[in-house]
Amino acid sequence: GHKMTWKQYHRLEDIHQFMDYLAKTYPSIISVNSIGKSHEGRDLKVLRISDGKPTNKAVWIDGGIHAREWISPATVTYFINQFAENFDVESDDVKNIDWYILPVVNPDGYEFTHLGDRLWRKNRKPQGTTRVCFGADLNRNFGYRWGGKGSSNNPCSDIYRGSRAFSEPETKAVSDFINNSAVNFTAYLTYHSYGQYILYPWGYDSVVPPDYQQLDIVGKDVARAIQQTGGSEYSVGSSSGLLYPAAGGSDDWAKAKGIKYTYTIELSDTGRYGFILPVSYIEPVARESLAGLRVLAAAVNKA
Ligand code: 0X9
Ligand code: ZN
Repeated sequence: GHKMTWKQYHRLEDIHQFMDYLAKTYPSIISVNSIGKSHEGRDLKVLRISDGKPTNKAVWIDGGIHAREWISPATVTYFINQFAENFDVESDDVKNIDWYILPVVNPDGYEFTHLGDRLWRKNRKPQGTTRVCFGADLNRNFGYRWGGKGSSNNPCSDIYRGSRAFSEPETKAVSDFINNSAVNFTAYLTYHSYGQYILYPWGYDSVVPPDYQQLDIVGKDVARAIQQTGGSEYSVGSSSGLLYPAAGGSDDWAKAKGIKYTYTIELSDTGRYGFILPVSYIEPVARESLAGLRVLAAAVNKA
């Protein structure tokens, strides 16, 4: 059994049991595989939803890169639940995609925020020669323009980039999986909080990719669907332009690999509660985010 709801934030074990339960219950469309282990030895579990058509596109979704951003795994598991329970009545845009979903990229950090420090951001690997400080910012550890602006070489910093690109087992596992699987991803969506932004590359500096106008149009279509569904207003733009330059993000790495529709989505709210978003927000945030995801699925199928 499992005891998943969207009326509370769940521990990692609950999320993993929920994923395993879905794979058992819907074996013809769902499988769960660990793509590696965190520093402390927790599984990095990816759930795949697919009807197996060879013509399907593929979309990667992850959450929980930053430990304290609890609305991210909650929203991503809501997507999983909706697609699993209603796959037969889903739109062709959803059914024509192989979905690969990793709800918690940073399980050690996530558990630490439940047990010790609610506002922890990084993973939990001891860093530097002295190992007195813990954690690299996994969203500064990816291998495209690693080490640039908006990242720190100080192991005690909250934006510590790690000792080299992919020095952390969590980022290494994600990149190895995406590089080595035969899957050809058309979209890479990474869910964070907070601020209500739909961000496209580049993050490393104030420049945009050649196809940024398409990314902007699709991003605005997604934002409109979110607003029409739940009322939240999302701003759309490049992450360096709208937020700040920050190198080593997973989005830049995915875009540099050629994954067309690459976005970082900063979920609710805009700062009233910030990372400590009350549980009553989970369902509305997840529901409107799913409306946005359906619009993204339509764009992927046209790509
Ligand atoms: O700074 C980040 O990693 C993200 N914001 S957060 O508040 N969730 O930490 C934004 C990342 C945007 N993408 C890149 N800078 N590459
Ligand atoms: Zn984040």
